[in-house]
Amino acid sequence: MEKKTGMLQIIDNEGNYRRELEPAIPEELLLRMYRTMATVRKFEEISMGLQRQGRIGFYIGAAGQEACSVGATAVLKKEDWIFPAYREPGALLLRGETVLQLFHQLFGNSLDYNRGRQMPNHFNSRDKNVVTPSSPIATQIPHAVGMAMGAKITKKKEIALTFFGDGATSENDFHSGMNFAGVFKAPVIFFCQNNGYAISLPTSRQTASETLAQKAAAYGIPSERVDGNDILAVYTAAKKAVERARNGEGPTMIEALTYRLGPHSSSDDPTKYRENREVEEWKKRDPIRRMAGYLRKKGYLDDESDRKLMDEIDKEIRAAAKKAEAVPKPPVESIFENVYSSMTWNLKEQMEETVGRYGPGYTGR
Ligand SMILES: Cc1ncc(C[n+]2csc(CCOP(=O)(O)OP(=O)(O)O)c2C)c(N)n1
Repeated sequence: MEKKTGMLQIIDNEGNYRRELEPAIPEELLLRMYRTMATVRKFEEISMGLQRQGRIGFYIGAAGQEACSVGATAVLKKEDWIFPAYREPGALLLRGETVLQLFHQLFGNSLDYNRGRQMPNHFNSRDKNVVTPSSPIATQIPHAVGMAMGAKITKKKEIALTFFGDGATSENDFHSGMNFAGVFKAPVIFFCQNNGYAISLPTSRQTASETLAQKAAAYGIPSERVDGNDILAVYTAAKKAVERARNGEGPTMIEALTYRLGPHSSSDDPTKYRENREVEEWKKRDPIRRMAGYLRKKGYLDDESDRKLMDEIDKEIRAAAKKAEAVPKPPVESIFENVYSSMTWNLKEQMEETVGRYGPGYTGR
């Protein structure tokens, strides 16, 4: 793992904070950010359990990285666009998406916005301006740049923020997106969650650059490195980047140093490529515990309110999972829909053949 030097940090592991750097965030928003982070963590625990029981097919976790998506999203306005990868359910939840809707996606049922056509964990919401992640790594980067350029050309005040991992910085899409955004001063924020690994590949094998942030300099883009497990540091860097974008000063890259506490996905066994010692070290820097420490020092949280909150979150998630599992899958006919505004003759023919074989409304159960 890379040395954690030269990065903005405001809260330490115990929740002590540097007053001179503390951003002014209202208590209500801080508590909502904390609740969202805790919800993401619990949602993952329960979803991994569902996957192990064969009730959902797959899961990709965000445990340890929650401060990144929640801290950065907290700075945006609701009309701004988010182009996530797959570890950002926190962005959606902070924007008001329900846990139930996330479960509809995981179960791929008929209430899922994508009607079961995406991989589990590729959460999106048209309503919340969060675009569906694309599975190929880094493809969301030029999408975000395109959206930002569109907003600039049409003189809208919207900006775009895209999340991606350290591995994504080796993809062409990262470089073409950064280059274009640098030249045309697109109002976009490139948020790299450097969690030290691309599945099993450590960052030291990903790049020979000392930092990922320094790649931005080649494109004339300013960048900042932050402690990605420190929500105040993430918020502060994102705020500066958002102000630049909003003032027409162009893009910013943020490199947030963080760590994935769990496996890459439910299909991965991280003991094959990393030492347990390393995981234990990072557990001491847990972003949720650190934020809880900060909130306690501010007088916004105590043992009782924390316990009550965790209990509420647990109940909400368990109830939502049960509800989503009971929702029928999309009928077989639905696979032919939403491709063209009106169905073409050959699709109609295929649909009739399929319905003839399985019967109308067949859901595979
Ligand atoms: C173009 C492409 N190559 C390979 C893969 C397989 N793959 C899925 S996730 C992943 C690792 C990505 O690592 P990183 O960008 O660091 O993000 P992280 O998973 O650590 O959040 C890879 C190689 C893919 N989805 N797309």
